[in-house]
Amino acid sequence: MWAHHGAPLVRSTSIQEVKSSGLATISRWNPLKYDSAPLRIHDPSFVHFKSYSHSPLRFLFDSIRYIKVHLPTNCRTLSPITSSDITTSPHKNNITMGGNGNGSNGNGFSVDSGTEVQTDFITLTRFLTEEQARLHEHATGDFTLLCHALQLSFKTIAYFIRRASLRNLMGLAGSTNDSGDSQKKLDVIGNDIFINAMKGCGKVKFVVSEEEEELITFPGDGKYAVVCDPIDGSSNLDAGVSVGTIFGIFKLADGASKAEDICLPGTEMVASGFTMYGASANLVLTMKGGAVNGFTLDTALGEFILTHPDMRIPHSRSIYSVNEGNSLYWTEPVRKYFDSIKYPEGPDAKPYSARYIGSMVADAYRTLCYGGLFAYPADKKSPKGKLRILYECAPMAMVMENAGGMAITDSGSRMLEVVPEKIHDRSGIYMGSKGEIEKVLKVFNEYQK
Ligand code: FBP
Repeated sequence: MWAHHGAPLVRSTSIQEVKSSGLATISRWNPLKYDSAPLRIHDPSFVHFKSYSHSPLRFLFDSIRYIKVHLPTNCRTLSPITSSDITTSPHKNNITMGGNGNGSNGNGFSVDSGTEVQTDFITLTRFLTEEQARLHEHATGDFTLLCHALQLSFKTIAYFIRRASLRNLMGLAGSTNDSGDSQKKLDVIGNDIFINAMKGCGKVKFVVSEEEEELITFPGDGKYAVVCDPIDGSSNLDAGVSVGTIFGIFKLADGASKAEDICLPGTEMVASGFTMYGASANLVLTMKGGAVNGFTLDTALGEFILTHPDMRIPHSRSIYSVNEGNSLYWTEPVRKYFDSIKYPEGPDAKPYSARYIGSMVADAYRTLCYGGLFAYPADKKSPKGKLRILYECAPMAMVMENAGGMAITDSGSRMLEVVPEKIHDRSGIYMGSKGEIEKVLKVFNEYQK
């Protein structure tokens, strides 16, 4: 159903421009049945919204040219919605929207919207408490407490990264990690902050960190193991490029006591995500089988605010992200795939755009927001790939899958089902929009015939 001020609403016509940004309300939205039926917006310049209650149905929009309401066939309304049911009002709230218009801004407004004082916003703390009550009424609270400790580590790391040049925290620490990488000062600081926060919450038994060769074991009867890359992309730190913390959380089986007990497939994770320290600190969090939610750190309040509820990755987008500097070492199927998107055949075929920051968190966040594909193939130089399964590939794969995307290995198998041979095991990875990963699989399958 399409709508434009004054235009009759019929099920499928296009509409004219309305406003640059604002809040739209459909007042007589009263589906008699299936009221949780999602209203989906398909065009990139639209936001995605769901009917949370009978009426009115509100959603925010930003630089939208059209309002298009697409009612699922199995949804009935009292009567056709007319344009007079839709009111729009300018909203001065600084909405953060992905390029493709998904990641609507729900109740998680930022607090300072000009003259309007937001008094009802969703902080990460409130979100975790509500999720625990909603999903796990018999929960002990251990998981929520662990997440609070994670939140503290992200805020603290964000603080030191923001001040790194001011506090001489740039440059090398003079030490190396298990894979021989020269550690940055902030690699060491970030690692210490993360490990101390996990120890401090008393709910964690084991930590696997990229910066620690061995498994870290804490005293006590913590029920969780946390895997992490405290400062992913640290080679970019001194250039002020966005870096991040990647994490995954496992609930331990009884008797788990050694590193092998943490060599589990990503399907065993209860939650995962990452925090990107860039223009602002953006946390992306997902729970097993759940939605992907985005939070932005309001440094004035020191709170992560829900700004991107229910993030969905677009089904396809002609953007690819890979270090082409390695193409000399690529295997034939990999070369064939990237040639197919760089030199597409056919009259209207257009080559894909290339985007590569060289910081997995930043490349992943852009891919989640805009769509496309991020890949780090295994190659003749790194036959097992570069990125680590436990604390880089698997956590990202869970985020991509829960946002409607996919993540696979070089052999085309599901990344989340890969069982690492050891805690720092590596794999090639292709992740992002479902439509794009299916194209990779098509090329790989041709080679496997
Ligand atoms: P670390 O910085 O945590 O070791 O991460 C590895 C990483 O920097 C990823 O963030 C990034 O995607 C990749 O390596 C970049 O590798 P390259 O410089 O070979 O393209």
